[in-house]
Amino acid sequence: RDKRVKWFMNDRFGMFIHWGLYSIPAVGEWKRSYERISLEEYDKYFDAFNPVDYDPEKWARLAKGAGMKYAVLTVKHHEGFCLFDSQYTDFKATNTKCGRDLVREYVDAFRKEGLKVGLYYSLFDWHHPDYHHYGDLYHPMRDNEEFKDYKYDINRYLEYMHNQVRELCTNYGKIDLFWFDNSYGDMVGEKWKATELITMMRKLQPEMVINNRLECNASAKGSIGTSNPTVYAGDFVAPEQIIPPQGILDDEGMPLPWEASCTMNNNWGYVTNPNNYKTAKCLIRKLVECVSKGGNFLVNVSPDARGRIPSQSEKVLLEIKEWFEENEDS
Ligand code: FUL
Repeated sequence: RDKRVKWFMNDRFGMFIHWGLYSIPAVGEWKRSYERISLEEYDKYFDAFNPVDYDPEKWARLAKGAGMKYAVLTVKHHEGFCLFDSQYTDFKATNTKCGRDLVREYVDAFRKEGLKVGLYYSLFDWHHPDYHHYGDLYHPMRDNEEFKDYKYDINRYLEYMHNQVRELCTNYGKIDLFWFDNSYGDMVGEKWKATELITMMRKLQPEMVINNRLECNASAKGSIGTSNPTVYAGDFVAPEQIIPPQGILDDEGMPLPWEASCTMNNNWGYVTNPNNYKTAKCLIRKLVECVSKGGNFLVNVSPDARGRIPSQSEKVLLEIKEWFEENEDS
């Protein structure tokens, strides 16, 4: 792990990018679950998806300007829509009006600016028929009578998930970071066939750092996982919306690599009227706090349906840029 995390612990500051079909209804990435929307109804967003202003080079310049050294893009969030051209599904950007492999363009653009590239991949999948409907607290179809007796086969979903992770680790050159989201209930570790998965990933991308969420959920804030730490517990701990007050230590009191992710306003996914925007000053303080406690800081932006980073986020990032420039001079 030490060798793998070297760049990560040096680079410290990154851009999280939450983008998917949910950017269209603009009420956040959990819409389908919260509103218990059927697949058919949700398809209208697939039909409408057409991000004509997607210009990842612009995103990359903005990130770089703000002193960020890497980025993490949601290549598949819980809704199951793939921004990449996967051979295992039709539910992907290349099959929409836009017809582009958005992940390919993202990795090319960020690398061009000298930034490291990370991929967020959701373990939840509300689109795949074999991801369990019943017994899942969050599944959009959880209250639907039709699904009560539905015979899903979780192994088919696992095969799909492993295949997609293989594609992502094979088709896009060197990937620097992989961000799984999220284990919950008894769906942890080996339930995802995590040893097999991580072994494959290490073979394909030996230098890639991987977070701890195959083993832990978002609320397991201080834990790197315990059942099989050498294999799938991850290279770093991924607390969200919180900066661990004392950093994160292992059982022997040794510091562990970690990365706190945080929203710029109240949401991860794009919303029309966001509130509680953090100021540049607030984010700079958080960055300094993370670094001083041995951690990384991953700040989220939420591109809209056309592919634009909202101007208010842009403004905050430009202010952070100015702060870096002023402090470099002095
Ligand atoms: C969580 C997800 O459920 C949120 O939508 C978001 O992606 C956050 C970073 O992780 O677990």
